[in-house]
Parts: sequence; structure tokens; C-alpha cells
Amino acid sequence: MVKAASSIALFAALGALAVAGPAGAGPATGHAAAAKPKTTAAMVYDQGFTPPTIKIKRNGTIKWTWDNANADFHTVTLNSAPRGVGIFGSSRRAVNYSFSHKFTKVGKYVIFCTLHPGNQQKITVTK
Ligand SMILES: [Cu+2]
Repeated sequence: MVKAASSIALFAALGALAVAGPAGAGPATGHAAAAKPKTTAAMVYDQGFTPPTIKIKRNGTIKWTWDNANADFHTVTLNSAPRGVGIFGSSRRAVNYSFSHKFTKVGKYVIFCTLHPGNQQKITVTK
């Protein structure tokens, strides 16, 4: 259960990092349903990506930020994607780095670290 508790702490930290308004579960804030593309925050840790799964709308962007306590270099690299999606990925970095990608095609994606292939993140893009 220690692991679950630390995950909750990470999610709380991610919430603090979110820059583009309520992230999905929040109540509506008066702005009508303008379906504005959002940026969703994610983090790169030695232990993997957080959150482990992300669901976004088409044309949404995910911005991964490297945890500056990291000792190791990591990448954000496309592992699998819907047919027709070109490969994308970040540089190998350890600290002071972020990488963003806009998802324009609906479907399921897997992101991984080329240096630690066991570190994966599942992303679902919906209409
Ligand atoms: Cu890595």
C-alpha cells in the first residue's frame, strides 16, 4: 500500500502542475463546452511515467516533464500507435527538460523509454 500512497502523492503533484484548467474530472467552470484542446501534464521518473495511463481528446497535447531528482537519462518515445502515426520521441535527458506532443489521431498509444524499455505509459485518444 505504500506504493498506492505514493501514487496518490504523484497525482496531487501533477494536479499542481496542470496549467490548462480543470483536468477532466473537475467541475465545469462557467466556460461553455468549447472543446478547447488541452495540455495534460505527465512526469518522467526513474521508476516510470506518471500517470501510468492517460486518456485525452483528439488534438490534445501531453507535456512530459522530467523529475529533477532523476539520476538516470530517459526518453519519451513512441512504442506503438494507430496505423499511419509517425514515430516521435524526445532526446535522452536526465534533468531540466520537457517534451510535448500533440495527438491528432484517435486510438491507443504506448510510450516507453528507450533506455528502460520496461517503463511504459498507455495513452488513449478519443474523439
Ligand atoms: Cu528511462
